[in-house]
Parts: sequence; structure tokens; C-alpha cells
Amino acid sequence: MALNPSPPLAPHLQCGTYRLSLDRPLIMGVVNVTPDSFSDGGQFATADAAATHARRLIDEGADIVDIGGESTRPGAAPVSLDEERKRVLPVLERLAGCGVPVSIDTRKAQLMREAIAAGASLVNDVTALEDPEATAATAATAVGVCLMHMQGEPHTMQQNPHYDDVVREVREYLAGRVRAAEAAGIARDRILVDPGFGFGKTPEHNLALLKRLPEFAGLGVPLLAGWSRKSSLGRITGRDTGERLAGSLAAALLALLGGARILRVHDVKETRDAVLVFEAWRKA
Ligand code: 9MG
Repeated sequence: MALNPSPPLAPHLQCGTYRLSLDRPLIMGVVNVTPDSFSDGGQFATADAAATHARRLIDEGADIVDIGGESTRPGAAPVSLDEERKRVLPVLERLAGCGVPVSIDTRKAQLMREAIAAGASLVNDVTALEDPEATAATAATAVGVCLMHMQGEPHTMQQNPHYDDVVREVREYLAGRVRAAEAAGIARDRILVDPGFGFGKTPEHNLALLKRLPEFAGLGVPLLAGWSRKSSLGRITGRDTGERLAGSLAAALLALLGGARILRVHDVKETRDAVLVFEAWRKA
């Protein structure tokens, strides 16, 4: 008898009242509301600029917009709850009724609660709801959750990442976090997983994960991949952050080939075209 241990993938992702079909790859547009992202003309000007940017990404084809107020770049220092709240809540308020699910990129349970009350439909947590309060904050609602793997903390995670087998360890970690989320009452069709490219990983670790992405299919939940502008692309191409579009598109397509269903990107317009070509090829 043939064994098929992979649970079937739901045909959709439920994010609050939004039901996103997974028949085609989805694009999550990145909106960072950090001091280096928008010229700082004060709190209102910054929120206006971030919301305008998010609306532009939606016009360009983003299926989800991901709003974050704490940088998780390698070496980034943590920010207080109050500071993070001041950055993101005014943006969420401005995006009410924008027509696509708005995701909150945070690891703070209290901010998750406030963001959900302000209209967020998805929680993108780089610590995979490890805080029981974060699990409780999301389980009691209908929001989607993105469970990401990270080794260490953003401040120090790139200092000496080590794995015996990065793919096996990341996959087993994510399998455990999916089990914990389901046990807490989060339905499988609300869960996404993400290997966390660049989060406590060398370029070699990131490439191993990208190459062996099909091994994550057995988790039975959709896979999100975020390679956009990341430093591994800089290592491979020798290009600075602002010049990594071609590398980002190449990595995005490789992730789709490996089974990723959601791409987290800065350059929505260009990624949309690449995804359309990928889909045309897949269906030919
Ligand atoms: C917040 N953030 C930065 N990079 C990311 C990635 O690759 N995945 C997810 N889920 N979040 C990210």
C-alpha cells in the first residue's frame, strides 16, 4: 500500500474575513514603518506616506500588505511596544477598507491584539507564536498566522549560525509550531509557514533551504518565501540592497519552483510580472 503522509493543502488561506485562493501564487508587499523607511516629517506624515506606499503596492498587484514597525534586519536593536504601536497603528487605521488583507509584522502579543482590533487580518510573527500570549491573541480570532523560523535574535543571529542539517532542523521546528498552533485552536487553513531566509542563516544555509524547499511540502500548509533584497543576494551578486531586484526575482521564481505559494517582496510590480510568466509556463 502506498503511504502518503502529507496532509492535503487547503485550496485557500483564511485571513479574517478574507479567503485567498491558493490556485495561483500570492504576493505579499512589504511596508516597513521604521525611521529609515519614510522621510520623517512627523508621525502623521510618516503614517500617510506608509499608507500611500501600501496602496501603491496594492495597485501594483499585492494580494496582502505586511506592515512592520520593528526592523528584524541582522543587527537591528529591538524597539519598545509603545514606539512600535505609534508607528504601525496609524497606518492600519488608514488602510481600513483597502480591499486586501493587511498583515501585521510583529512579535509582541499586545501589539497583535491591538493590530487585530485595528483591522489586521494576518499576523506575521518571526518567532512563530512561541510566546503563549501571542498564540492566545491570535487563536481567539479568525486571523491568519505566518509562523517563521529564526535561530537566535535579530541583534545577534548572524554572528555564528550553526545547524547539523538546516533543512531537517527548520522543517522539524515548523512542524512543531504548526502542531502547537492547531492544538491552540488555529485551523490549518489559517496557517502559513516560512523557513525564515536570512534569520540566523548563512548564505549556504539559505541556498540549501531554497534548493530543498520541496521537503517542506509534507507540512501540509502553504509556504511563504522572503528573499527580497536580502544580504545573501548581495553576497552572490556583489550588489547593494537597492540593486538586488534581478537577484530577488530569480530567487522568487526558484522558491515558486520549490513549492512556495506566497512571496514576501518589496518590488510588487516586477514580481507580479515574473509570477505571471511562471504561471504561464506552469500551465503550458
Ligand atoms: C519581517 N520579515 C523580514 N523578512 C521576512 C521573511 O523572510 N519572512 C517573514 N515572514 N517575515 C519577514
